[in-house]
Amino acid sequence: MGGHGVIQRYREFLPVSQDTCIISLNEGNTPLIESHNLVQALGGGFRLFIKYEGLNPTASFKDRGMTLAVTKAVEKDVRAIVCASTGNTSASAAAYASRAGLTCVVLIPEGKISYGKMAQALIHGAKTIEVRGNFDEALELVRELGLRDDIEIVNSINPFRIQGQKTAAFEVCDDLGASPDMHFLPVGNAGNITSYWMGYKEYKDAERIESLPVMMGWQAEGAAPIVRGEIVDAPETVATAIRIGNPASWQLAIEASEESSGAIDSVTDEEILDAHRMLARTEGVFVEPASAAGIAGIVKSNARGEIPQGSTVVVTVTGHGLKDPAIAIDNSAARSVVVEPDLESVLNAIGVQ
Ligand code: AN7
Repeated sequence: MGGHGVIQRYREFLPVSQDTCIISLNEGNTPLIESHNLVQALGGGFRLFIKYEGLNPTASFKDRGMTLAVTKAVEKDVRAIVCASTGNTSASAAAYASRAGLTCVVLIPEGKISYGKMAQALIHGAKTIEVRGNFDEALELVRELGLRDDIEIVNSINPFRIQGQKTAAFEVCDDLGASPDMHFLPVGNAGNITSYWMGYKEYKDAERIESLPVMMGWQAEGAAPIVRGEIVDAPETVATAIRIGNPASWQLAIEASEESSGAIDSVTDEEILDAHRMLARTEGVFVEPASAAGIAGIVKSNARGEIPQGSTVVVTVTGHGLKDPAIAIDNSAARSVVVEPDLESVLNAIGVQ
């Protein structure tokens, strides 16, 4: 049943035993794609690798943590799992709960998760509850539900989520044969930056790598509590996945950035949308807007001269572009045209005679 997912692959680094019944959808082992066009477009003198996490089973990085959280929930013999979500955690929880035969309850901010993510929660049969409030309010409710012993929280306040997600750092190092010099990624609830930093440190302790990367986390300007140093009561951004005003792993994210001599900074919605379009156009890699925050961060850091010549840079793009088709269509420079079904009309539309 375990298949070839991240628990099987990295079990010596994870809290499982030979007897553990692994709940997996063969997550992980995602491509690390070298970028040439984007770096050239930016005039950069560094090597860039894109960790394409949208190619996980539910199309986001959340599956790495969910396989372990659900595996441990089953081991503990709970019947139900619950999470608050901006959409990807709920999609992943719903899928892994189906796989495990558990009930799944998801609390999502009303009207603020993308179409694809809503489809995922519903098709997997999660009890889908839209809260008239934001993610942070939904997470507070989930914390209260988690006090019951028949229901397990699978947000990243569940330590198994972070443990599972750290496997992405292992894969990056295995593929590169070394640690990158810098690692860029978006920051919402700050679980992923915490996970990568944990993974890199564990790999160094295990002598699989010799150095550690500088961690560069990126929030959306309208939802940037860590950058501002205070809770944002009404977070707003086009990148709904990271529309979070009070991140659960706030302190751990600051530790990751400080210990690694990195930073947590912000990018505007306009910068996010430009990066979303640019990545798709230059590299053929389609991501959701939140994932483009890390790309926008590279654009910004490079313009400031903060990426050393010759360095190796990894950027995690966290979720697939098809999660949010409406934004992709709005944000495309291209428009479709409608023609009569004859060759002349088609040639005209193409612009050839
Ligand atoms: C595509 O699904 O918080 O900093 O509830 O979906 O680890 O929170 C999603 C977060 C980045 C931020 N990119 O990661 C949720 C949720 C995408 C995301 C993040 C999320 P964290």
